Amino acid sequence: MRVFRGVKDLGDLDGALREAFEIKADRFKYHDLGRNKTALLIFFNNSLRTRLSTQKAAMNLGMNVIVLDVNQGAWKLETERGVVMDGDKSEHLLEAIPVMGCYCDVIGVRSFARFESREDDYNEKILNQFIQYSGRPVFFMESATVHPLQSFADLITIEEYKECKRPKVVMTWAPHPKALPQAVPNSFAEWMNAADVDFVITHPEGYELDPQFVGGARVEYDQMKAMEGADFVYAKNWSCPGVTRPEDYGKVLNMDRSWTVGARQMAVTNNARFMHCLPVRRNMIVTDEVIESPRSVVIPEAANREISATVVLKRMLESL
Ligand code: AN0
Ligand code: CP
Repeated sequence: MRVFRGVKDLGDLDGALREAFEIKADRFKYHDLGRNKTALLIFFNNSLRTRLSTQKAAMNLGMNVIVLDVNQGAWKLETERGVVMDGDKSEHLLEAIPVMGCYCDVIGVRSFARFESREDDYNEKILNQFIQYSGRPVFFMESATVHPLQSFADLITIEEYKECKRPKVVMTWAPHPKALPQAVPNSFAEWMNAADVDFVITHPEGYELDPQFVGGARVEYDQMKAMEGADFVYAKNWSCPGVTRPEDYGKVLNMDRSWTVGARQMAVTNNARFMHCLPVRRNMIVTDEVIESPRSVVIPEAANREISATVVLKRMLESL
């Protein structure tokens, strides 16, 4: 695997899930695969889980790991071509990327949506340059539009906790005070559409996700109706995707706390498991009561990030 950005990159999804459970049962099984290989993890944005779980995954495979927080200690990077660099940026991404590629065998990159241009974000302007110029396999650690390591971990979690063959999975928008990217809901939708689940998306009007990710999923604007009989409730905030009104791209249009997932919503589900990728703002996205309840699986979900990353790095090592 030379690029990991979406569910299709894994090929047969059942096979990938089997591999995930094999690794979960013995996470050091492929420890010799990464000997003298180096993973470079580049962060343009903050992270707790991705940073730790991906390092742990690389260590499971016997790899060496280098982590770089671009905004702490590296030179300030220019990303636009053709700019006269007489400002505060000392280096261009077009040199920085191939240089980074010199010191590693695989590269993971976190670079969130910037919300300056919908076109640049949805064209994955930054990640595509890493693919083009690093000379290394590249895996996405949350790009402008996708967060595949998260969605793979989410799918592993659903497989582990489902109590029927084809569970009902409801992804609900929830309020948040700051503009957040659409990467997590985009990927979650993409992965759920590929999995054997009954998938429903619910959000206020104006928050329609990009059709390339929604695919054939059912969209229900009435949150309570969507929740009925759910086996899994996946909460997430996202800012306006700008599908119906491009001028609203990246804006916070709604802070309606009646969408906060609480006992009222959970009461109409099929005793659903509660999921969130974390970090989560309590009593904005979800009440203390729901996230602390025995039906909350947010911690095992985070734990599965190590497993999804181990599978992905293993596949990349096998392609070197
Ligand atoms: C990020 C987001 O919503 O995309 C990362 C989630 C994994 N969240 C925040 O920035 C709070
Ligand atoms: N879920 C997730 O990716 O968390 P971090 O932003 O802490 O890495």
